[in-house]
Amino acid sequence: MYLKRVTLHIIALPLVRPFRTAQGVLHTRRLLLLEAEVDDVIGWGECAAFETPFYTAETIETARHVLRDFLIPAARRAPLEHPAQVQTRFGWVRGHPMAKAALEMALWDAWGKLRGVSLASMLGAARKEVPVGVAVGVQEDLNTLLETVGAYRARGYRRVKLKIKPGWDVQPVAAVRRAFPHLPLQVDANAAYTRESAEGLLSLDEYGLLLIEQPLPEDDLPGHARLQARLQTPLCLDESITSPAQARAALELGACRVLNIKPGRVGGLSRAVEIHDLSRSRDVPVWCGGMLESGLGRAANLALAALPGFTLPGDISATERYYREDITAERFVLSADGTLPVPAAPGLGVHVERRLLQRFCMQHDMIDG
Ligand code: NPG
Repeated sequence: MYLKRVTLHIIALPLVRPFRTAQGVLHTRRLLLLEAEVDDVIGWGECAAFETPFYTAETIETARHVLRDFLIPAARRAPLEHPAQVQTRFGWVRGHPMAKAALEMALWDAWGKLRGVSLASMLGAARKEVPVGVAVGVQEDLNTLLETVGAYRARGYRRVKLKIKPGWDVQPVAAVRRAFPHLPLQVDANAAYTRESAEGLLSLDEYGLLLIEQPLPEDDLPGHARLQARLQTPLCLDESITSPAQARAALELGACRVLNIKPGRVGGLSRAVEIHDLSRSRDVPVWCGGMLESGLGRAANLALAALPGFTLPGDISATERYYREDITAERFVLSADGTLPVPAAPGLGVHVERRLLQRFCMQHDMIDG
């Protein structure tokens, strides 16, 4: 297949409710989308980066620059035999996993459309639906937290992930556990603790959590290993895992017992599958993280999460959790038993509606030189 040209779109999708992180509040999810003309089909890719580097170093602007000036020209140099082959063309570009993942995703979509095969089948996944969970941000008070958790539980979500930070950790976990004794529950600190402040997390062992996610800064694998040695609850790493090599290092060091896989953070779907395979060979459970994706990224995550090693529910919520309107014709609706369907149509299995793309588009650039 040959990548003829790419149009980069920046869209702004209004969020159903504000998304709060330790660094601020988002009312709109801006996303960089790639529309790739490959042979005679269009492949779509979505870049996970945000406008600001609060989660990882990349931003929409850094991804646009690296795609336009380096990655797209490298991919267009000669025909490709397979979407994952583009990684060898990217090999000389240091970092920028989200930019790389976005272009690889567009090539998977095109490849699937050219061959009439779904992304899930191409990745080797057989499940038709996957159990999913939901992430709940830091709330104003414990009552609001209990109401919010109760509402998601009633909708059918299979597990709940609570965001924690110093000053909002043991108390909310204890309150939720008391109100929902059997709820599959996990917590995520987004690297908000230091080695000293993380001492308090040892008392979370008594609440039967599935896991504690990324308490320490992303570059502190030894700190995570020391903490894991003293915790019964499995630690899970997210921000720290930026490649298959980093996943291997974390497992070898004993820095975690579970991995969160986000295709954007690890440099693409092919890399995500490598981490899945590595984890599976060591009996390490994995689950799929979420980045407030549009219908495109959500479709890709569902295909990935259909692989057999994804034994824990992912942060792949129904579309309505984040967006009243999306850019894909298909919306993902939660079943009563807490699953989402894995798209079965060729490629990503979803269609971008031009009308909606235009409505939410802020900017677009065509790259063919
Ligand atoms: O469901 O798409 C989703 C988002 C889930 O809260 C969610 N993700 O730490 O994984 C995370 C968190 C997040 C994503 C935080 C992006 C900051 C940026």
